[in-house]
Amino acid sequence: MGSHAYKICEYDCWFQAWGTPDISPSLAGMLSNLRIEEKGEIIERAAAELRRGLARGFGISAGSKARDQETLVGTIEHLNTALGLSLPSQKPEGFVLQVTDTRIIVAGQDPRGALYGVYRLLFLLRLGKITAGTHIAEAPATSYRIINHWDNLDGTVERGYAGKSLFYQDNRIKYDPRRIEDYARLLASIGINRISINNANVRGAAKGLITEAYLPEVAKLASIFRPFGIRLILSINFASPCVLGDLAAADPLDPAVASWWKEQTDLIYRAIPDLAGFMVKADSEFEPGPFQYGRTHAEGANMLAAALRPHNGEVFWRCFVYNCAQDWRDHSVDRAKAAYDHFMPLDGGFDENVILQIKFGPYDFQVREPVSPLFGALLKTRHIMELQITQEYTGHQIDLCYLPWLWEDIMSFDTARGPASRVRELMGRSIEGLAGVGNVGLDQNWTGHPLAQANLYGYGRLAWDPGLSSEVIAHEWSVLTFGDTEVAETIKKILLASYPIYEKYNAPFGICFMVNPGIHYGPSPEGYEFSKWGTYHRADRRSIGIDRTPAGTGYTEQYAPQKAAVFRDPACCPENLILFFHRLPYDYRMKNGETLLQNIYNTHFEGYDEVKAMIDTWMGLKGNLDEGIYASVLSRMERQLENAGEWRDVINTYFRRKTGIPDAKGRVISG
Ligand code: GCW
Repeated sequence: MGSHAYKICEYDCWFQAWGTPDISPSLAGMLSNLRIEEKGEIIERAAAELRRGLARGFGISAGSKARDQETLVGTIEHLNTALGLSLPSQKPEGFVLQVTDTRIIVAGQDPRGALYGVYRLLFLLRLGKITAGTHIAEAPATSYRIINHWDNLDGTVERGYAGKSLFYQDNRIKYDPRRIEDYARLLASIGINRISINNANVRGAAKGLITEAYLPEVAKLASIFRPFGIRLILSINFASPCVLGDLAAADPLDPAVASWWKEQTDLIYRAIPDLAGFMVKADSEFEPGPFQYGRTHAEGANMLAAALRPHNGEVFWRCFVYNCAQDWRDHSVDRAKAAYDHFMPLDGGFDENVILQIKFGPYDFQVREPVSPLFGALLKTRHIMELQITQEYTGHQIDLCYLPWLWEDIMSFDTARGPASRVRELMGRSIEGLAGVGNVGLDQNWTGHPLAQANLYGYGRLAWDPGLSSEVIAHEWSVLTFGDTEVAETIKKILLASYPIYEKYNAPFGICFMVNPGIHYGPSPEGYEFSKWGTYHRADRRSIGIDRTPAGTGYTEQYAPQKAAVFRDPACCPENLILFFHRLPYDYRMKNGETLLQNIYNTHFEGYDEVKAMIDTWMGLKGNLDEGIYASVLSRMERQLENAGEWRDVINTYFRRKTGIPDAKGRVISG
């Protein structure tokens, strides 16, 4: 471990001015002689990125003087033909990275592969993993590595915690092109290849984004992302034919509706010929959809798919469909069952260019909920998994919450449907990729909380390689950002501890939704209890939770039999999810021998204490870390402590009052 060697610039994220400590003279020699002969927007961008990365990162200025040492960048095909090499062909977007005594070769299967290879070379140089003899062949496990922006045209960002939108202001497309290019670089460097630029809730001016009023500006935006291998997606409003056109209804089976979409789609593709497609939130939380016309979601999606097909466009159809006007008195409806109930019967009914986008869990990005039973079950319908990088339920980028910790757990989930049925094994097979709701905005450091950059980095890395552990990701990110220092090591440890800490002071054991309604920050145990949103825990003085076994709502039966059996039995059910699946008395004995209630008390006391300890660890970094980052993280951690204290006291008091049972360890619970 060296010492802090350079001034960190928060804006640069994982691209810092690293200096050259780990680069041998011979590597430096090869790197200062770049040979890139191929033409094309992306390959030339790859060359520019390598030059830029070497100059800014390592102070190596790459000339092109012919010497006996060199770095070659190109596509495999080009390098093989032009230079007589025999590089083996790779999967799409893949690359080969080879280092001999005199030559570094970065060869992409396609131009995008070369671009990804260049970024990998830069990062591996920083991580000290490039030596003579390095031979790496890599390709992304999945084809769809998407960021979703929930940005509104007025400049606000739904569930955004890092400032205003990068793209819009006052109902206009307005941005700093340099900043968008910097953003595209960050995304491409972690393998992102598609980005949706407007909120899934397509309201107000955003409905017009697909019209001539906005398309020329959208096209300009697309042209900034294009050289980085990133294609745009537009969120559309299903009722557009009525809102923008003059049709009375948007019935997907009405030929007039289909032809309206065809014409509009043709118009859109004249402006953006490589648009990746449309994202659609239909019949969900007040958005219009096919149900209004008595049609199925397959009928709705396929109608749009037909309009997109001639342009190689795709429909990203979200499965977040549930009754958001439920009667809390009605115990027969279970929101957790909704996505499976709606979409499983339609398996096989979607056209080839429809991709279902399924939230990782049956509810809504909760701190802890099971993996959606649709994964592993859908066999005849293309689909991807949706994650939330923005911290809606995980602390608003005030509280530190390192999300790859959770995502690793999701990837490890075994759907128990056939061999190799873990989510990470399905990635690139039945699950064709990830869509992540982005966490950046106009804040100078992109993510509000400086350490939340790790979540964006980790998301991309995991979409590329679902087998990566959260620890490896934390290591890479910390070293790339803070250098190979003790500071980076400490920050890595803080990150890795952060999710379990957050979970401890949040809603207990998978019960979900004890947040303040609407804003979703801070505790409110009954905030959603008597509302229409369908997320209840029904705590009384004896028990808490929803029985989701066959004796209750039967949600467990949406899983493969082996999995259902595990979830059905409280003794086998993972304890961090036990209250998602079961209604249990407070004196239920948990595996540690203590009661459920006592475990709730314990975890909430511990969560708060662990935030305190985390702050002490952070304060130990003072003087060894950029003062600005140090101070901004510390001030957020202080707010986090306040939040954790609020959670501890509200949750513990709530259960203390319900049950009348004090803490067995005699700690003070207020009220
Ligand atoms: O979690 C909920 C959010 C909404 C969001 C919705 C969705 C875009 O609270 O803000 O709307 O999910 O995923 O569509």
